[in-house]
Formats: sequence, structure tokens, C-alpha cells
Amino acid sequence: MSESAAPVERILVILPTYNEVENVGELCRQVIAQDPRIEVVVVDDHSPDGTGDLVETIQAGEPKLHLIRRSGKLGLGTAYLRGFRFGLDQSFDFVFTMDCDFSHNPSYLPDLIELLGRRDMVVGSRYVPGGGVENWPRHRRLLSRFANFYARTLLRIDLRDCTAGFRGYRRRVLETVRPFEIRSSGYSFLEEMAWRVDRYGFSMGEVPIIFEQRNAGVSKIESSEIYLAAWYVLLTALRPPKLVFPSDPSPPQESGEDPPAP
Ligand SMILES: Nc1nc2c(ncn2[C@@H]2O[C@H](COP(=O)(O)OP(=O)(O)OP(=O)(O)O)[C@@H](O)[C@H]2O)c(=O)[nH]1
Ligand SMILES: [Mg+2]
Repeated sequence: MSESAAPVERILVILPTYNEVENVGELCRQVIAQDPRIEVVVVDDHSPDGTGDLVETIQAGEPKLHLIRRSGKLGLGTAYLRGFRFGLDQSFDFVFTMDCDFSHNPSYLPDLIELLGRRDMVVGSRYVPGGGVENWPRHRRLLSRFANFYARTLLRIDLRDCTAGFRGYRRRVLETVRPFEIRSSGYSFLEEMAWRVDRYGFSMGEVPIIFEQRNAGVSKIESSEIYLAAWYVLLTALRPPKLVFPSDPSPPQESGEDPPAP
């Protein structure tokens, strides 16, 4: 599965935010400047620093910027799902996710978009030749490397960087792999998504990126998330969620609802 039949007309970039007021304005501007087909949706979890309010102000002069406000910090996994729902409802062809802290440089988007023309899912990858990480302390490099080795080996995913949040999906992938059933958040959401995409037989590709230390602000993902992710990966390997393939008789109806916050 790959090559696009119809021309790609609409591209959505989902930016999940929690306290990214120092980054969100400039990042939205740079993302939108990468390609005339790009629109952005910020999924903000009632950031106390006013991220949502700033986006609302910018929106007045930028029709390609959308904002979804949620009531509180509900987690990265459900923020991605909210963005996916928006992308599907609004008929976008390609849907990307990025961190809103400049770790994922928007200048890689054209290469990712080009590769997504020939693949079903693409990843901005730290662990293919030409990719890498800048300014990360040694312990964080080791942890990330190990997390990838662990997930790749246990889940048997043919992806060098399966915890990367800089990704693009074809609409057909989001319609097929049933992402709304995923209950895990953060890193394990990304690993389970990659696992689902692979199991459904979709093709995946990687574009090398240099991942940079966040520009401003502080990390929003707690370190306990890493252990939780390791646990979810093990559970998925031992007791994989039942996937319903299009050819299966009477598949259960998808609710389309976001799952409850983890
Ligand atoms: N909407 C929403 N966004 C979140 C939540 N947690 C994190 N984010 C956003 O998700 C993106 C990734 O989170 P980061 O804090 O950068 O996580 P990280 O990249 O592992 O950590 P750093 O390397 O320290 O930046 C950022 O844009 C965050 O603002 C959440 O609960 N809800
Ligand atoms: Mg980050």
C-alpha cells in the first residue's frame, strides 16, 4: 500500500500543547510557511501560561490556524486522538504530529510530506543514518536508545525510531488502524500506533532528523511515563490488542469517542 491516487490537497499538523506560550506562536508560523497546503491545529489542555489565549489571538489573522481547547491536562495520547478526529472530520489527506518546542524542526516537513507520497506512515527519525540528537545528556541518549531497542525487539516493528512524535499518517491509515481504541498515552501511544500501522500491513518510512533540545519551557512528560511505556510494550507483546481487519466478519462498531483520560 502506498502511492497516492489523488493529489494531496490538505495537510494537517497537530501541535499538542501544555504551557508552550514561548514556542507556539513562532512554531505555528514556521510550520504554515513550509507548504501552502498545510494547516495547523493546536490541541491545548488549558495551559496555565496562556498558550490557548495566544493561539486565539494569532488565529484572528491566520485562517490556517485552528485551536481545540480541552478542560485540563488530559495527556499526550488523547491530545493526538483529538487532533486525529479533527483531521478526519475536516477531510485532511495527510495528518502530522509534532512537539511544540522546536525539538522537531519544521524545515523537515517538506521531506516528510514528499516521502508520505510514497508511504503510508512516515517518521522524522533520530536513528537512521544522517539522523541524531543534539545537546542531550548521555543518560537521556542511552534511555532513548534502549527504549527503541526494547520496543522494536518486543513488538517486532521495522522502524529504527518507534518513540518519535514527529510523524505523518495518510488519512486511510487513521481510518483503518482504529487509533481511538488505544488506551495508553505518551511514548507508549506512539509505540502502539507504530505497531498497529505495521500489523495492518501499511508501509512505513523514515526521514533522518536532528532532534534538538527543546527551545524554551520545561518538559511536560513525567519520567514515570517511561516505565509505564515499558509496561505497555510488554503487555502488547504478550497480549496484543485484537485488531479487526476489513476482511473480518462483522467488525464491532467504532465509537469514535475519545477514550477517557488515562
Ligand atoms: N495537549 C497536551 N499536550 C501535551 C501534554 N503533555 C505534553 N504535551 C505536549 O506534547 C509535546 C511533547 O511534550 P514534551 O514535554 O516536549 O516531552 P519530551 O519531548 O519528551 O520532553 P523534552 O525533551 O523535555 O521536551 C509538547 O508540545 C508538549 O507541550 C498533555 O497532557 N496535553
Ligand atoms: Mg519535547
